[in-house]
Amino acid sequence: MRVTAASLHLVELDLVHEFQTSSHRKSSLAHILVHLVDESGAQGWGEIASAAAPYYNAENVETCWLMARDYLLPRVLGASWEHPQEVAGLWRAVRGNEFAKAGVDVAAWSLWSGHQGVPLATALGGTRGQVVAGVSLGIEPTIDDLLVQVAAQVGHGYPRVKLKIAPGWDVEPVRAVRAAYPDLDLHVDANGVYTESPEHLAALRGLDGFGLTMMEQPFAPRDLLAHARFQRTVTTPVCLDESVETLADLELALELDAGRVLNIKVSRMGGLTAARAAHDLATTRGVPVWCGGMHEFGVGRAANVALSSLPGFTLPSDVSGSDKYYRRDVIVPPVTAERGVVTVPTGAGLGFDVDTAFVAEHTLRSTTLTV
Ligand code: OSB
Ligand code: MG
Repeated sequence: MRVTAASLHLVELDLVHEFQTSSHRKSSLAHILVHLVDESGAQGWGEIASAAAPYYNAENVETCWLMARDYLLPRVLGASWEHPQEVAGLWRAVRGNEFAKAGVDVAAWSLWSGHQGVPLATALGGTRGQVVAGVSLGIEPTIDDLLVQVAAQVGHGYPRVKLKIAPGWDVEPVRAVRAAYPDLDLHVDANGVYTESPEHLAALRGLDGFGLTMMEQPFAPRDLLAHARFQRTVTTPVCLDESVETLADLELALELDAGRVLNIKVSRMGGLTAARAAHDLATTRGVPVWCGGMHEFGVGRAANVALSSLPGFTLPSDVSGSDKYYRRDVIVPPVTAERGVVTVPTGAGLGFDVDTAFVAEHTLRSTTLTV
C-alpha cells in the first residue's frame, strides 16, 4: 500500500463522569484522530489517545501533534509497504513518543485490514469472538460516592472493578468496597505514585489481605527494582503498566520478577505491532495479560477490542462500553458491553464506521499532509 494523504483531527468530547487519578482530574478529553488514505482511495483511522498533560507518561497532546505532523506522517507518506507490521520500521529512527506512533500504527492496521476485507481482530491473529470488559473507577470525593459508582457498574454486569488509589485513598476505600462485594474481582491501580517510604510500603502491604487480583503500577515507571522488591513481600500479583513501553522493558521486568501480570496498552507500546509482540512474549513466559485503556474514543477502543481477542488476553480488559465514558461516540455503532461482554466485530477493518459529521462538530483543529 502507499499512503498519499494523511490528516490529523484534534477532537474533544466531554466525559460522562469526571475522572480523577493519583495525578489529576479531568472532565473532557481531546484526542487526535489520524486518517490515512492510500492511492486506491482506501482509508484507515487511528487515535492518538495522549492525555492533555504529561502525567501518565512524558507525552502530551501537543507533543503528539508535532511528532505525528513533523516526524511520523512525513515518513509514511509515499512509502510502499505490504503489511502494517512494516510501518513501525518507517519511523525506527524516531525515539520514544509511543502514543503518537500508536495512532499512526493503528491507522495503518485499520487501512490494511479494511482493504483486505478482514476484521482487524483476525488480521492480528485474534481467536475470541467475545472479550470480557472490566471498569476502571477514579478517586471519588468520599467512600460513599465510590460505593455508588461501584454499585452502578456492578449493576451493569461488569465482572471486574479496578480502583485508582493514592496515598490517603487506599486501604479504607478498598476495605469498604471489599466489605460490600466479598466475591468481586477487584484490583487497584496507583499510577506509579507510591515510594518505598515506610508509610507508603505499610499502606501497600495493608492491601495484601483483601484478595485483590493485582496491584497495578505502585511505583514510578522506571523503578523496576522497587516493583521487584515489593513483589517478594506480598502474595498479590504486581501488574505493570507505565513501566513497560518497549519489549526490552518487558524482558527486563520478567527477568527481575518485577510483575506477574501485564497491562498491555496499544498507546503505551507504540501501536498494535508492538502490543502484539508484548502479548506473544508475556504469553510464552506464562504471564497473563489484559488490555488497558486511556479512555479512548471509539477508534482507539475498536483497536483495543481487536487486540483483546488474542488468546493470551485471559483477564478482563479496560474495554468497557462507549457509554461508560461518552454520551455519544465517534463511531457507529458505539462499542457496547452486555453484562461485561463485548462482541468482537466481524466487519472488515475496525468493524465500525467513523461518524465524520459528529467528528467535524467536535474538531478543534485539523491538518492534512499529502505526497
Ligand atoms: O493507568 O490504566 C491507567 C486512564 C488514564 C490514564 C491511565 C489509566 C487510565 C485508566 C482508564 O485506568 C482505563 C479505561 O480506559 O477504562
Ligand atoms: Mg494503569
